This record gives sequence, structure tokens and C-alpha cells, in this order.
Amino acid sequence: MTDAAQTSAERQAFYDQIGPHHLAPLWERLHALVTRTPSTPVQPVKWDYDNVVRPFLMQSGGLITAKEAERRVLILENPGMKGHTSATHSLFAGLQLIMPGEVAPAHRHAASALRFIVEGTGAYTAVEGERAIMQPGDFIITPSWTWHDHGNETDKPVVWLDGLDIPMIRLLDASFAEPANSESQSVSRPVGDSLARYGANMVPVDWKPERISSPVFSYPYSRSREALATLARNGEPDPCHGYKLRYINPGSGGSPMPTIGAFMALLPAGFASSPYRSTDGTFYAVVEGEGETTIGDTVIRWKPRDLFVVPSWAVHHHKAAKESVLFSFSDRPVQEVLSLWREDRLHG
Ligand code: GTQ
Ligand code: FE2
Repeated sequence: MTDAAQTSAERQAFYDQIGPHHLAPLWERLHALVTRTPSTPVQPVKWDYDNVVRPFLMQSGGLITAKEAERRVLILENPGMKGHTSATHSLFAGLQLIMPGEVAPAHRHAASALRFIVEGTGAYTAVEGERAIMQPGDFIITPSWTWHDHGNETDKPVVWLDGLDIPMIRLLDASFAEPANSESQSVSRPVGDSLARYGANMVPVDWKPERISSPVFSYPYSRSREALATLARNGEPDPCHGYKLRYINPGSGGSPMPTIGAFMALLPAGFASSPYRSTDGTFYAVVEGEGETTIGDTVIRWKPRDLFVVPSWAVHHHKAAKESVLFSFSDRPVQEVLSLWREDRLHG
């Protein structure tokens, strides 16, 4: 045996000895753990909504009821994290279908959720006794431990994107959940009440925030879209982002929920963004337009309702063939509060 082989055999024997005592050598793992730059199993991936996902989703509608399923959701699982129920390392994504007449029963849980409406108009999500009527492009939140149920009283299927911080809650072993006594919450406030109270750049005169999350729980697309259109008329786009806004909690200026940041960008027709990377792996939903996003060596061509993932620290840029609108969400607020978030603007 060579010296090197002998050393290696001795070390392995030592590791085998200490293993049963719940001990392991850090020096064999250190460089894979404390990496010089982020190293993620998350892969760039796209889901084609119209041609692939939607037919399967509608098939699931005949297979199980919303009541039976509790939530009829197809998980958008990252191929780099099979079996982990994660879209990015920290966030879950899924597409939820509610057929005409169905109700997804009321419950609450520690996990925070966002909804981004993909298809269908007029279904509702009720949060803490107030219903929000859903339209495509609307952004709706159900903060941690708030009661929520969904229903579709229209005659067409309704589909939305769910984004939840389930992987973070799992990391922290802090999951709690509880079903409600009745299937649907009784309505205690009229539609539009919280938007009027907190979403008109005004708040009730003596209001003090009771929770860390936003008192506005529905952010209609019409308003976000109009803001972006005005920005696009009034000035130049950011080279990396186009015209990009972040959704806020009007009580704090921070993200609507503490664990998930959400954004909407308008890319003008013909716009090609400069290469960019950031530490928050990001989930995208295409609202309008047509274009492509290049992530490292992967080119993702997209159209309305397509969904895709940009992993942490992956260099990427967008090209918009038509004027396009991209919704996205990530764990950026978590990284920011921990002083971990970083970005790099590269020169194209
Ligand atoms: O709609 O309440 O995709 O609780 C996963 C967990 C949706 C929901 C999901 C949930 C929900
Ligand atoms: Fe839920």
C-alpha cells in the first residue's frame, strides 16, 4: 500500500469508528458547506401552462374534489429537488384549481401564502372574514395564522399560483395548522373594505399595526399594471430589471409578508436586460407578452401563464419580444433582514 492509500484507509477506519457515536469529521465536508459562492441544487426550469400543465390540472379536476383534496394543487417541483416539494430551496409553488361550485375549506397555518391569479374571473379567497374577488394578475396574501378559504361561484374553472414559505417553516420545525369549525368563514367585512382602509395611501387616523404582515390582502392587477404603464411612459427602464416595482405592506414599507417578497416588472417591447444575479432564488409567472430568459446556459422561452425558476446567484438576462409583464416572488426579505442578500449587476 502507498503512504497515501494507507493514510486514507486509516482515516476511513477512524470515521467508521466515530460514526456510531454520532460524530463526523468536518474537514471532509467543510468546503462543500462553506462555499465561496452560493451552490444550489435548484435548477432553472420552466412549466408551459397552456400546453402541458393546464391539461393535467383539468384532468385532476375529474379525479378528486377540492373538498376531498382539501387543496387541489399540482406541485411545481424543482427537478433539482425531487421529493422535497420545493420550487426554490426556500419556497413552495403550486397551481390550485377550483371547479365551479367548489369550496376549499377554511383553515389556518403557520406557513404564509401568496396567490397570483392565472385563469378565471370571479372566484374568491376569504381572509379573516373578508372576501377578495379574484381576477387574473391579482396578488393576494394569506399571512401566517390567518383563516382562509376559497370558493368558486362562477361557471368556469379558476386557477391560481400558490407561493408558500413551507420549506422555511420545515427548516425551522415550526409548523402548526388547524381546520376551522365551518367550511366557509362567515363574512364579517364587505368586499374591498381593507383596500379602502389601508390601500389608498391612507390609513385610519388612529390605526396601529397589529401584525407584521400587510393589512391589505388583495393587490388588484389593474392598479399594478397602471402604475407600470405610467412609469414606462415617464422614464428609462433599469438596465437589469426594466420597470420593476415591489409589493409593500403600507403600514411599514416592507414586504407584504415577512418571509416572501413579491415583484412585478414591465419589460418594453425589444428590451434586453443586462446580466444580473442575486442570492434570492426567484419564481416567475408570466402575465403578458412574449420573450426569453437566459439563465447560465439555459434559454427559457416564455409566453403568458408560463412559470419559471431562476436559481440563487445564477447569472440571467431577459429579452422581451413584445411588451411583457413578469410577476415574481422570492425569499429576499428574509435574506435582507439577516444581512445576507447580495446582488451583482454585470455588464452585458
Ligand atoms: O390554499 O390554503 O398550495 O394551505 C398549499 C397549502 C395552498 C391553501 C397550497 C395551502 C394552500
Ligand atoms: Fe392554506
